[in-house]
Amino acid sequence: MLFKLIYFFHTEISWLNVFRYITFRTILATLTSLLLVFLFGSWMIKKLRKMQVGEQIREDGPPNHKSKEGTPTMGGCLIIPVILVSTLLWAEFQNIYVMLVVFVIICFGLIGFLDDYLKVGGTNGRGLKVRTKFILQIIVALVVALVLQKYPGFDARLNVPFFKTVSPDLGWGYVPVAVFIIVGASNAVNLTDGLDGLAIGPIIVAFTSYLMFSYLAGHVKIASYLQIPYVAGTGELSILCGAIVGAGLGFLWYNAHPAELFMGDVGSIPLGATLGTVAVVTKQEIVLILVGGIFVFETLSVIFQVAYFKMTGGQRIFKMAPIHHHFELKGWPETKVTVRFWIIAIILALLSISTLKLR
Ligand code: 57M
Repeated sequence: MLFKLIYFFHTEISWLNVFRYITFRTILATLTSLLLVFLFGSWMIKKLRKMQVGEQIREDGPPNHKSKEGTPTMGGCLIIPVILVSTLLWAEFQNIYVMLVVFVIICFGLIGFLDDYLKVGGTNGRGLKVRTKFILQIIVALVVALVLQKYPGFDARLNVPFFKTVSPDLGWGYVPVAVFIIVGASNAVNLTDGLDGLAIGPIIVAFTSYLMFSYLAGHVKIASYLQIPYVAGTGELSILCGAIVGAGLGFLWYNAHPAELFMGDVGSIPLGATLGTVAVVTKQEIVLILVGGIFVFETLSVIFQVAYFKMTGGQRIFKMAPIHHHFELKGWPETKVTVRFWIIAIILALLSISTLKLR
């Protein structure tokens, strides 16, 4: 909204014209978020320590995690408001896609907050019941999918990377697919958030990719040149993605090993859901498997481990799932696991960007 106020004076001061451009406002949103996290980061950590919002480490986890006991958690209480403020300042708030994504951030943020609150400060110490959390996530995702489905001109075709002629029209079937993507991405990021910097690194990489995809999908000429679906208005989502990248970089400053702050469910659950929603809105749903490959890999490791564990009555494929624990227990230092996962995330993001040309 701030940009509108500034832009208002562009007839008197011509260089203010620059505020019209999405690219310029994306840079401003990224820097605003980064600056806000830096400004409030240390204050937040002190505040959380004072309020005794510290992590309780599970007894059955890898032994090196014991030293993390008491690390302030719920860093999402800083990340999420920063993203919202930054978006509010630099993006077009009346834009339907911005509104929908902001709705997702707020609702999933509240679910994560409740979960953390019950774990850390509440009475049961275990957070929301898995079923309750899941149902709440599905309800919010369903609202988003239904609004999209009803939105005039919404395209229910699924865009298949590498095969430009294949784009099946799912009709109403698009609704469950969208719900699956949003809820799946939310939980996948949550599962990945188990080592210092492990979730936020690939989040930064993934949102940088979607920053590009949103811009390209919202530009009629580029979208037609690249033969990707044109979705009028998604350009504004680049600003929101920029705000997330900036907040993510700022958070990584504190979350880098040895972490001074964890994001908590109040961070991981909305960030994952936002990633899924941006993928759905920009019509780059399937490519999310590649962009968010690390999150998919972590989730699959849990699915296979649990299935195998149940089938065999207690045997395991990995030393421990999610798979980052497997590598830790094999003796890899925590930072080695994290940095190697980041490298894979960057390679996958580059591959996903290459799908734009290879169609
Ligand atoms: C949350 N949370 C971290 C922190 C973070 C089905 C099952 C696989 C579920 C899974 C699970 O509960 N996953 C979701 C993972 C926790 O981090 C907190 O949670 C927030 C994210 N939601 O922000 O607040 C711990 O992770 C470590 N951490 C860091 N640095 C960070 O920046 O070191 C987190 C952020 C923190 C800290 O130690 O306490 C977590 O891992 O709990 N369950 C599991 O992941 C458990 N796996 C398991 O039981 N595997 C079984 C199979 C059969 C299901 C097996 O393989 O045998 C493991 N998690 C832990 N201990 N802690 C194993 C045991």
